[in-house]
Amino acid sequence: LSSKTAMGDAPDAAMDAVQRRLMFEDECILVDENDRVVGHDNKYNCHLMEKIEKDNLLHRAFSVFLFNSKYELLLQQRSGTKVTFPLVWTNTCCSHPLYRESELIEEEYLGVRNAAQRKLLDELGIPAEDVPVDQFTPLGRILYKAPSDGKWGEHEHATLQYNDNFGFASCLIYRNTIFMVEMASKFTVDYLLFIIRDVNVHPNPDEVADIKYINREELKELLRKVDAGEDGLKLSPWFRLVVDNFLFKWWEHVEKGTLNEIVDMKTIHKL
Ligand code: DMA
Ligand code: MN
Repeated sequence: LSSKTAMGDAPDAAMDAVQRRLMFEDECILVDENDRVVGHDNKYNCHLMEKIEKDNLLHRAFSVFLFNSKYELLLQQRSGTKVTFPLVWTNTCCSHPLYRESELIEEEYLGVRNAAQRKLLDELGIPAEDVPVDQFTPLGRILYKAPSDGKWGEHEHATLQYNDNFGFASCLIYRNTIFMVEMASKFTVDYLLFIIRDVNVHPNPDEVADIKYINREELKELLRKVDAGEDGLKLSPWFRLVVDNFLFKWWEHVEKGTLNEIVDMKTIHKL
């Protein structure tokens, strides 16, 4: 099935109700390659490959990396009902700042911080007071490139798949990581937010299947298992990119308390 066929007339028919509401009600912020706001559209449209190609849409996203006072990183496994990347292991929390006043504030990246606080509560039940917005350190931004150029060019013959459970899916599987070709994870400007706090966690089963704190050695072991295809473990592509490009080096700064030294909010890293 082509993705077009898979979309059909009722693209959302088989989608989980909670996720369907988010897909159509969440209004994402559209940005250009320099992360300047150019408009807005709902999450569903933002994630359609057709739209992305035609209108060259990018939208703003964020990825939170939360460490406890032992400097262990909190990972989540996405719930099986997520439309995008169900059941993959990933960083603490990801989503999109919405096109609303409180999440559009550019000053000190307050809009993105507010969105992160909102989703840490929504996905993981972490109370807002456990994650004060001024405690997030925005370390940098990454822009995901289209799969058909550069690094991913050799994987052009992506497997197009249709999945009845989730209504639609078209994905490329590479090194046991699912790259959802159709999805905008490769077309986002993603803010990487680090925070070191001991927090209360009560995962929301609509969003999260499982959680665990891991240290650096355990992450290396997890990567080994993922690459070996053990236990059916899969990682999200954006988490893998951050791991492969930045995370181990940045983790040392988490431990030394020197995150401020590596903040770079000028560059948008094209990965
Ligand atoms: C999307 O996160 C953001 C990135 C950086 C991949 P998500 O799919 O978890 O979005 P949401 O939480 O809004 O469903
Ligand atoms: Mn999310």
